[in-house]
Amino acid sequence: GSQQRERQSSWDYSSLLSPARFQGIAFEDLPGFTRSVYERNYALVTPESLVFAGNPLWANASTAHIISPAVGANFAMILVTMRKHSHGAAPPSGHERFLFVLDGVVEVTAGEQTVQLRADDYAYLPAGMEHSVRSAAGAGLLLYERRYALKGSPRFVHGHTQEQPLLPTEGEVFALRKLLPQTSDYDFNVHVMDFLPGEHLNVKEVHYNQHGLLLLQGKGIYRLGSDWYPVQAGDAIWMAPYVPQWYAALGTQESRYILYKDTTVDPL
Ligand code: UGY
Ligand code: MN
Repeated sequence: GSQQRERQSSWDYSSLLSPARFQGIAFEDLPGFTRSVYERNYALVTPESLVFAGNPLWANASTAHIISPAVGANFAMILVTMRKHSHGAAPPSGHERFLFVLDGVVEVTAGEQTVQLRADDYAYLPAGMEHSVRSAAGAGLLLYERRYALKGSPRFVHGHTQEQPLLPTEGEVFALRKLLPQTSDYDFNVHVMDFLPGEHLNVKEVHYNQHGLLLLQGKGIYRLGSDWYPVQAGDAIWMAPYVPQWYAALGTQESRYILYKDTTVDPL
């Protein structure tokens, strides 16, 4: 009784409604709070919702499937946390793999070739190509995988994002790089898009192609369907065919995102 009253008398409500109280609060730390949403034709998955698990293809590593055919997508988007002395094997034959390094260093061996990749570097491994991915000190990877849907001859591709040429973007302002060759051998491409603060998509896109997006840097507002979401680096987005989509970069830093886009094949 008296103890409780004593404690009550020391309560101080004076700053409760002060805006300063919210400075530095990570809303993600509020119990039960997440910015993640899952809708019929899009999802926003934010870091506080990621669930990693062991994966038989990846030793000393854990993976999180952010997007998969379970939601109706024609691809999987996977985050891999490789710990020390970690290695990964090729996916089942018939599945192609695109790998983007988020941090750390990995060695990819495909056939006779071994390449060392670090943050911002990528590799594409055609379906059926045996390979291994190794990291001595640990690394973070983003993977896009899908069942190869064409009859072309895609090849082993690797490179540095920053060295890829900027491509023309008619009617748009963002800087665009494509990481895979633009030939009919590939059934998807991976775009890296940069926006200065204040820049936004001009086209309020609605299209057949599907997307898996990871915001690598910056923050802004993503429109998905008829909703607008504040987003920041680390957020991932699934966009199903035809979902209205639009982005505006805000803040003081450039925005950069990486995006899976299936290249148009006759849907009939
Ligand atoms: O190419 C694209 O479809 C790309 N501009 N979409 C997007 O950024 N949401
Ligand atoms: Mn698009």
